Order: sequence, then structure tokens, then C-alpha cells
Amino acid sequence: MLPRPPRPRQAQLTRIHHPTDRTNTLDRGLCLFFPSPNSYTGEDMAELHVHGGTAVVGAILQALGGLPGMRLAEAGEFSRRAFDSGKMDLTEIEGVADLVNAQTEEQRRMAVRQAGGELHRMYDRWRTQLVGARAQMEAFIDFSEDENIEDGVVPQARAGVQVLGAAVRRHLDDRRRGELLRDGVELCIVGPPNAGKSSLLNRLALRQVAIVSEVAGTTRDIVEATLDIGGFPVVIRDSAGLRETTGDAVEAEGIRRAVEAARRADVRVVVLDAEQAMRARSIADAVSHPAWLELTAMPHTFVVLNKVDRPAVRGWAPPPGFSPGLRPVLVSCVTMEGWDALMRGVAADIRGTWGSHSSAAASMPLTKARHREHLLRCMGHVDAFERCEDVVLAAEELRHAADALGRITGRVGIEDVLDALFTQFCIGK
Ligand SMILES: Nc1nc2c(ncn2[C@@H]2O[C@H](COP(=O)(O)OP(=O)(O)OP(=O)(O)O)[C@@H](O)[C@H]2O)c(=O)[nH]1
Ligand SMILES: [Mg+2]
Repeated sequence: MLPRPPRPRQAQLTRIHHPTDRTNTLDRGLCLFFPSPNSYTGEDMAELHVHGGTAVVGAILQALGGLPGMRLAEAGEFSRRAFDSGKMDLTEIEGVADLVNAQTEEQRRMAVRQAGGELHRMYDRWRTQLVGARAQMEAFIDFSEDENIEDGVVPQARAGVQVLGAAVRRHLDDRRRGELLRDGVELCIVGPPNAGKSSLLNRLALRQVAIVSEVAGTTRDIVEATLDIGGFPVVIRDSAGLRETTGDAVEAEGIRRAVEAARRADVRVVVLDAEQAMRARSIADAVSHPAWLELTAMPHTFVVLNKVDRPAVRGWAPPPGFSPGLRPVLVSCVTMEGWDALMRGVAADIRGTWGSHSSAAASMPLTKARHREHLLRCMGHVDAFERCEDVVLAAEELRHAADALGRITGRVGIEDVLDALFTQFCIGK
């Protein structure tokens, strides 16, 4: 389809013509040819960079499809071929999938590290250590009668596995950092009716997600929006205003859900009307709901005094002891004053608690339930190894532990996960 064969690994501006009719120019574009084995899949690969219009792409695909042996790639097929030819391991391929799907800056950074083989190298290093320890145990079993085997070989293997077990345990116990980075940190907006909770959500989301009105008790159900705060995906939930119920069953259920959501959330933003707060002696006074003290005592809770644009509250500051342990942020959803302070505070809290993997030195967090499952299995065998007096049985536990790690990277029996993994990919990657 090109006037002359492409030069390897050089972008070339070229005419692209129909395979059976040289005079039929389909487009002018770039051709890139990557000869095996230096390509994404390890096979010969060619890329045509063409104009993006439907007709151009359609004509070229149709021309290609007419050639013998040509067909469209299936979802994830390029990456699967890369895996089959040993170009990438499973964790790297999962990293590529995460990269394609990354919505926020932190997700992108972590996916780049994973696609670059950082997890692969860590799990492989652990697996090599387990295999090494097992070799020491086996050597002892086979040659213990022999003079040549050193005395301390079994204790040495045991000490090595102990250090490794501690490292795996630290990796597993990461306060769900990785999972929150993937699924999002949950932030719940709570407070009394009419305080401006829905207004705050709409300001954060930059669109009218929730209905705002001067009627107290407008929001009944949980309304949510996902956004990027400090590089983290944050799922923000607005909820019904908390008050002692009025006998309205729908509102009562809304309030029950609001309290439940606020309890479960990773971060809480408590919104009060500054004018009401001004008249109350304390935050507990300003909100008459029994769940109140419990919610404000939870960690990662922010108090927002809203509507500071109102003339009555100009120049007012909450007295000491108004909200013990919580520093209120004064904001207005109308004039946006105080907004930066609020956003900075929330972002710093999220980064401080669940962040830190963006720096190159930090260890990779655990983002996949699949990895966690195999790591837990690995730890089960490491624990059994440590308890096991019998050298032969202990060596067997090490074999199982190494296999569990091998399943994460795809070195060991993983046929069952392959199909599931590659179908998550988009066509053409
Ligand atoms: N002046 C002023 N008015 C505000 C501000 N924020 C919200 N309001 C108004 O306060 C009223 C209530 O706002 P909402 O956002 O619906 O309050 P809510 O807390 O979601 O109320 P419920 O859903 O009923 O619990 C509306 O009339 C808003 O326009 C603000 O910063 N300044
Ligand atoms: Mg509301």
C-alpha cells in the first residue's frame, strides 16, 4: 500500500494507496515500521498514521481487510501478544490498562510506574528470594549427611524468609492507599438543612449536580459527583440536612442515609450556615441531631461555615471552643471567598493520608484485588513455613509461596486470568 518499503524505525511521510489499485490514493500519512523483535508485541509491526475522518479510516480498514490473513485486532490483543512473547509481565500489562483508563494525575503517575515494570521487579525480587531460600533447604535435605554443606544453612534460609515476610506484610498493610487511588476517596458533605451543602457540591463539581433552594429539606437522597482533588479521584456525596425529624418518613430515611454515608466516608465536610453558627455557642448547639457529636469527633472532618458573604456575619470569627479540635473554614458559595483555604486543606489531608506514592522513592501501593489475593496466599505459606519444624515440609511451603507470587506476574499457571484481563482492554492496545 506504499510506493516503496518503509525504512525501519523511521517516520516517513508517504502516499498510501489501495493494494490492488496503485492509482487509487487513499490518504497521505506517516508510516512507521518496527521490525521484530524491537516492537510492542515483539513481532514485525507497522503503523499507519492517517487523517482521522471516518471516510479515510474506513477506506484504509476496508483495503487492509481485503488482504489475505488480515483482520481487526481483538480487545487487548496487542498486549496479549506482548505478554506471550515475554515482552511484558501481567503487572506491566495491568499498568498499561490503568494508564489508558487513568482519570487523575496520581492515577497516571502510578500507572506509569507499574507499566514501567516497578511492581514486576519487586514481586520478582521477592520470588527469587523465596526460590533461593528453598534451594538452601533442598540442599540441606539432599546433602545434610555430606561434609560439604555449611552448618548454618537452614537458619540462614529461615532468617531470609522472615525479612521477606515482613516486607510483604508492610506492602499488604497500606491503609488501602492503592485501592482508594483507584476507586476514589469518599468525601461526604453533611450538616443541618439549608446550610448550603448542595451549593458546595455544585461549586466543587462546576455544574448543577444537586437541586439548590431556600426550602429547608430540599435534598432527600444521596447525590454524588466524582472529581479530581490534588490528583486523587474523590467521590463527593451530598446528603439530606440533619435535623430531628418532622414525622416525614421520606426525610427521615434521607437523614438516616446521610448519617450512614458520613460514617462510612473517608473524609467529612460539615457545612453550617455562618449566621446560625454565630447565634449558637458551639457547633453542637448549631446542629440539633444526635449523630452530630459522633460525626465531628471522627478523624478527617472539616467544618465549613458557609454564607460569609451575608452582611450580618461580616467580620465575625468563631469564638474559641466553638468546635473543639476542628478549625472552621469560613467560605461563601456565592463569592467563593475562603474557597482556596478549603480546597488546600482537603487536598493536603488526602495527600497526607493516602498519598506519597507519587514520589519515586515511595513503594508501590497495592491497587488490585487480584494481587492482594495472591499475596495473602503467599503469606499463608510463609507463616506455615515459619511454624513448620520438618525441613521437607517447610521447603514445600516455600514452593507454594513462590508460586503464589509467580501468579501475580504471570510466571505460573495463569491461563484462567488471561482472558478476563485482556478483555478489559480497548481494541487496538
Ligand atoms: N448568601 C448565600 N447564600 C447561599 C450560600 N450558599 C447557599 N446559599 C443559599 O442557601 C439556600 C440553601 O442552599 P442549599 O445548597 O440548597 O442548602 P442545603 O444545605 O443543600 O439544604 P438541604 O438540601 O435542604 O439540606 C439556597 O437558597 C442557596 O442559594 C452562600 O454562600 N451565600
Ligand atoms: Mg441540599
